[in-house]
Amino acid sequence: MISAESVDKLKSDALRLIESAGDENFLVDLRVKLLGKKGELTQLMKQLGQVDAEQRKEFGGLLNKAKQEVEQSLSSKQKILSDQARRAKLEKEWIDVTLPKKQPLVSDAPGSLHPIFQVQQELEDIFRGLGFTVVDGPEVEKEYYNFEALNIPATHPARDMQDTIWTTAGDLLRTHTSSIQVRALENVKNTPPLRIVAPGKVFRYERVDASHGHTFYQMEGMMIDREVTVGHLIYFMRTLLRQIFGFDPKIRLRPGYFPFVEPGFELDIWFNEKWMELLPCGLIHPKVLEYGGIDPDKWQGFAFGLGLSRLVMSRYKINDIRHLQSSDLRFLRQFS
Ligand code: FA5
Repeated sequence: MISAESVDKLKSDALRLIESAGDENFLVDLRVKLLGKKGELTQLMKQLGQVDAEQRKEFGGLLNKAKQEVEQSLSSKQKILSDQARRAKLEKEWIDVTLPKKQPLVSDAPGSLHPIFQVQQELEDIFRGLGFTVVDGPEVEKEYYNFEALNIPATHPARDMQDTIWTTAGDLLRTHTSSIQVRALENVKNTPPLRIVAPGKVFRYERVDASHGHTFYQMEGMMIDREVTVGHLIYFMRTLLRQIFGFDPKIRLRPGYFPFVEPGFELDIWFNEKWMELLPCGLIHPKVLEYGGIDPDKWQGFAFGLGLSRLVMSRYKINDIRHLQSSDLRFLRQFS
């Protein structure tokens, strides 16, 4: 039943709770618990009707005072808590606009294709325009396709010129894109007449210098038809160089030996005041055609092995092939 003590106890309990409130939600709940329809203070108010007039006046006064104090305390605590929350939020989201901009780890400039791929794509377009198909082959290659099928048996001295990394399973990192020749001929979709180019990465045990990398790019080319002559070969090579350079660069053709062509040639380009080997080629050896399941009495062909990395060097006048593998952004940005 209502009494001066019960009003006093309710008020002091309420004020203590309000004081201890740590967040605004708690305060909202507390307001309902005390002053809501079924709130504790409201319940006491309702009990006023059951006491006599004298007490009603006294308790009524006490209750009103208690209610006022509780409301006041709720409001001021609510203001304190909302100020605190705002300050915390500001602190968390505060940005020091005077700090220097964060530098990205690499660069936020838009990226671009590596110069080798830019030239590779141009070459692919040129050759597509000449009726060639672009094909691909594995970088980890069978010894058979890299040597044997190219008329380079295990005992052939030509093997010594192209050592590479071998896997424990007896495969190797291909030393040239010529490994694609017999692979392409074996492919049943490639029945002659056919024209293919195959760009890709190759690997060699090499004394690295300004024009020799251990990892570099080549592009193989092959054409097979009823009658293919050295004249055709020279025509396609001149066309490719003229289109890449925009003029006829200074070149020379001389005899060259590769077991998989007969006759074979070296095509050199004049670069940095001397000749640089660029584009060896020749008419495909009958034995290679046989390995590919093609009758050499009915079909002839030419093949070339373009030094793609060196072509990029001579086109852009890059003095050292090692720049191309360096990942140096100062170098690469010149081609974006
Ligand atoms: C070959 O790789 C033959 N497969 C090319 C070939 C294909 C001949 C078809 C006949 C018919 P060679 O080892 O010379 O040949 O390499 C071909 C070209 O690759 C060279 O002329 C040169 O431009 C480039 N090259 C060779 N070795 C390196 C190297 N270490 N670094 C950069 N480019 C190289």
